[in-house]
Amino acid sequence: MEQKESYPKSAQAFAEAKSFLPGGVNSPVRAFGDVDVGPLFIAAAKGSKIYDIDGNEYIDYVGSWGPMILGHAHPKVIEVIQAAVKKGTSFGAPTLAETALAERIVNAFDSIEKIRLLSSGTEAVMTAIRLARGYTKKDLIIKMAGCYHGHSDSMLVAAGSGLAETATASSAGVPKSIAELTVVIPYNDIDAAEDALLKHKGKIAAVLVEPVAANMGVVPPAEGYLKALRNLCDAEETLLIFDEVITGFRIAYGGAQELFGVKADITCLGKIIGGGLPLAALGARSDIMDMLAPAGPVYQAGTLSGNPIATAAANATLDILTKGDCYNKLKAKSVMLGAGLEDAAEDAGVAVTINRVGSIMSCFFTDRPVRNFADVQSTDIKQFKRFFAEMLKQGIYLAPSAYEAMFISLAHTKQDIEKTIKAAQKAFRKITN
Ligand code: KE4
Repeated sequence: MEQKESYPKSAQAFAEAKSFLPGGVNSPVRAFGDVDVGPLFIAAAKGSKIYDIDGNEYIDYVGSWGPMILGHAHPKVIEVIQAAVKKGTSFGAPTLAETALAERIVNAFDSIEKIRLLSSGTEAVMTAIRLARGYTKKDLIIKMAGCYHGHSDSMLVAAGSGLAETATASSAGVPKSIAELTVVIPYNDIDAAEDALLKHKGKIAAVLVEPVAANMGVVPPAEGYLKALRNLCDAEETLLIFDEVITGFRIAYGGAQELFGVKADITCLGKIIGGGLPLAALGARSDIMDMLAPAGPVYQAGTLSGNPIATAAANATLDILTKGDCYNKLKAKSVMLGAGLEDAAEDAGVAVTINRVGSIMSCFFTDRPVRNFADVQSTDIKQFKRFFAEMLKQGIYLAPSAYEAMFISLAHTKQDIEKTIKAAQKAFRKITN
């Protein structure tokens, strides 16, 4: 399909949407504020393709920010959703499908004995924090700069002024008193974690981390980093929370914990486990999870938690992921794409660093390694914006931000990847002129 350089219907739709929705969207990154084109309004998606309302087709590497590991509108997932919806959409009562899903997740993570289903990654992390505070009777949380854990108040914070100082709010509406309950330290810096735990000795309820950071672009954990965090938390009787909302069932069926062999105390899951519907979870050992109401004193609730349509999609999605060697297939596609992008950039004389873990990756415009948020901030964001626009013109839909990841799905074909590499060859050459 001939790609147009303008998106008139999306532009008009965006203008209209702004009359009713702040910024015209229901989640900020969709406004394409970090790039100089768009946003696109989407009409439909199928497999590896997504279609905008101007009739353009794209190879989709956003995948709804992670959930669509099977590709869009997978026939089996659609089938189970259609069957489930005929029986009603929400009961507000327990169902067999929730127990079946809980058992699947428990079987996938050695560190998890029980789970609680909820409706978003934000809710999972917010609950994990409350649970850690209830379990340890301590108040402070350590998080890493550049890691994103949803929009609950204590997560919308930036590093404090000095080393291991308590944080400041990074959003309006977050009280200082809340921000000060979080300490922000650099990712991949174990000395900083040790310093923070020492400085606030006896007060840290949990260390919270994306085991593979994917919200500053993809930044893998340094060799031994996760194990060192595990050891520090054990020594300080602090819980280690892995936010596996992106990595869970993505980089391995058992997430980062399977890939790196480090167990979390509490695991947050989302995205893939909902099969594209609103569903997330947190899990831990029984002695931690039994602190949650109604079994224990830490309150948590939700009208749509374990929604029957979402759990139907979830069970189907996870079932498919246990069959047919999915993760080796995903890895092969991702290795081919990563290598192709590297070669294309080199041929065009563009310096890039590609970070990849399993089927998530980022292409940073820099000639240096990217190991933490400061490194990401030193990359050439302007180059990224030009690359993004050139790729979009050629029908390649990348995340509209240098701080997001590329997601490869089982639906991406060899032809899709070859087309993407060809488009990148052109785009890299174009942005150097
Ligand atoms: P949600 O509340 O958006 O379901 O999940 C929050 C969340 C928690 N933890 C991690 C590691 C996450 O990546 C996210 C959400 N990710 C963003 C994009 N990277 C969602 C996209 C959006 O905000 O629109």
